[in-house]
Amino acid sequence: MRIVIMGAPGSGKGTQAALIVKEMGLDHISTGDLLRAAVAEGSELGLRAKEVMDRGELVSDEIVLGLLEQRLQKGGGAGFILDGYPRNIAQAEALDALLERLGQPVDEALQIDVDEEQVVERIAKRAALEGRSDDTEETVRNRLKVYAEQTAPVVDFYARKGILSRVLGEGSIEEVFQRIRGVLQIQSES
Ligand code: B4P
Repeated sequence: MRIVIMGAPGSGKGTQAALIVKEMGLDHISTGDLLRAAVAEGSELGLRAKEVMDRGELVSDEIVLGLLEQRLQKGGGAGFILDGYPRNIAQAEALDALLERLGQPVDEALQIDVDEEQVVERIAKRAALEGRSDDTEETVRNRLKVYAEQTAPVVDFYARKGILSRVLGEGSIEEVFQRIRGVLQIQSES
């Protein structure tokens, strides 16, 4: 199965993607993790990406698509869950074209909905625990603005394709996961 998981920063998409992967044996591909790995390597690409991420903006489509294409080629046969990609309509169209070329179209797009104030609260907690440099309150507010302007339209893109499911991301991590399980089982039985 090939799944795209979407939601605002702090909606729990990375958290839920990890649980889905454990249950379904999929490959977890997070563009945020790919970018953070490039930053940690200290490559020129990583340094350019860090500057953009620390402002809460989106890294260029060309850089992210290049990283994604390399990563997809390493994947196994059971399918994958894409976490954090696509983040704008251009990325959604590029992904469609890439997966069509690979003969591996997306089967399911999952949108996790969470209220904005809860998201800010969750990220403040993560900032205290992990100290990620893009988790400051100012950057998070900008990430949310970028999300509303550029990423929210991607939800309609998948709705038009008829493969979108929306899940409420509020409550405990386990409660959200149970909702997602329900959605994925209903889809796989129909
Ligand atoms: P990401 O790594 O995708 O960061 P994120 O949006 O914050 O999501 P993440 O998966 O980390 O957090 P989650 O919601 O699971 O992106 C970071 C940056 O990289 C972007 O701003 C951008 O600059 C760049 N980037 C990434 N992809 C890109 C692309 N395609 N194109 C261009 N640029 C790109 O969890 C957040 C916190 O909430 C966690 O601490 C978690 O423990 C907690 N949480 C989760 N579920 C909860 C629940 N139910 N209750 C309470 N807390 C919960």
